[in-house]
Amino acid sequence: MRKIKTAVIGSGFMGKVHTEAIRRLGNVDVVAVAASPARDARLVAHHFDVPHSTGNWKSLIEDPEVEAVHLCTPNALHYPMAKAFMEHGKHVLCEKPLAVSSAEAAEMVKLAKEHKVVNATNHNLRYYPVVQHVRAMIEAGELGEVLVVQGTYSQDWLLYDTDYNWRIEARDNGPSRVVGDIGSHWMDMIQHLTGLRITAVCADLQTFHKTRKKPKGSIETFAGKKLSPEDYEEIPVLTEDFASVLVRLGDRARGAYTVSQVSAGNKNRFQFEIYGTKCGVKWNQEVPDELWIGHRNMPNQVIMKDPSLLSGRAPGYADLPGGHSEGYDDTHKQLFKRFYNRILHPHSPIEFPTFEDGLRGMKLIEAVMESHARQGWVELG
Ligand code: NAI
Ligand code: SOE
Repeated sequence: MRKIKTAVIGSGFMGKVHTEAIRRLGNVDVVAVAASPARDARLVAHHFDVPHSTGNWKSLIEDPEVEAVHLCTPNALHYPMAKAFMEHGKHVLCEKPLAVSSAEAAEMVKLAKEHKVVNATNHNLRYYPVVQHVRAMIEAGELGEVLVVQGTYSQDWLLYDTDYNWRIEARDNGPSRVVGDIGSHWMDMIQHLTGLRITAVCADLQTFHKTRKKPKGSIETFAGKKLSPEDYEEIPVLTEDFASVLVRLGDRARGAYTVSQVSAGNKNRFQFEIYGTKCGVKWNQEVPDELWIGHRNMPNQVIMKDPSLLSGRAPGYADLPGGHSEGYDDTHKQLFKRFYNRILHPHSPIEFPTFEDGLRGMKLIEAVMESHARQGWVELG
């Protein structure tokens, strides 16, 4: 079996999750980790027994050994990094949101085509087995016509003005925070599951903390709670803490979602509800193996992940038998497996979100921002 050699750029939350998930594939070797400062790359490389680490990601651009790269850095670095690697023929798996603007994302789509590289946007949440069961149910017509979509992506890790992360600052994050960071997952998911496009949005955003206390040292995602207040400086905040968004989907479906990083008690509650003419489904990432199915004329059901009972292609997204949880880590493994399969077998189907999906996501994020600014509906082309 040919082994693909890959590099991971970024050694924070995602850098570590990606490195570990890649190692579980079996046919891909992580040969280098790049991060800034170099010490962070060294620590992760040491922990995962990766042979090479560097503080300068550019040193990997021309490395003939590296066939593919995973971009796990703040959003503003996705575009320059992806561009440089694609221009040197490397396949790129990039974290979401794909870029900080649709113009950058469009350029990434163009470069990927020009250089004929495999490209993916890491909307990993699609890959929970039960989520794929929902997709199969919808494809098989079990919900009937989709009428209503509802949901939320609610977190609490940026509730206090002493909570800080690079996502707060537009320079590193891009202009939209909650919509770009977690609304991007929700909008991708709802379109992936229903097969319908969001055609218009009407949004209301709020930044509750107009200033925040920024720690003087650097910190990793979700790690703010470990710091003490003496080490902060006050900075203005231009990115949103909360958004509520009305959506029109396909020809006549309607819906709404909220996204929040200030909702106490919600750690990572990504929830969708989809209601059709025959039945409805409800799923919450915090309880990923369970699916609620709602009926009008018979008792509602709660089913549990069991590959032998899942429909359509969904069993192919589960590697463990029923009753053995498959969670967040596994979603990355499932997506990466399909990305590398496409590299090994260039004519195999594309079973992962590409840069095109990432571009669509960026256009939606911008439409949400525009809608809030204009206080009205914005239609998508
Ligand atoms: P993080 O803050 O934990 O890590 C960021 C990493 O980027 C750090 O290791 C840092 O060393 C590296 N970095 C910064 N500047 C660099 C440079 N010039 N050269 C090389 N490395 C540099 O951030 P986190 O949470 O890992 O987020 C990274 C990306 O992953 C973001 O785009 C985010 O939206 C996405 N993400 C996706 C998730 C998902 O579920 N798909 C979950 C969390 C984040
Ligand atoms: C932080 O809000 C974060 O890590 C996001 O960046 C991820 O995309 C999300 O899946 C979990 O929360």
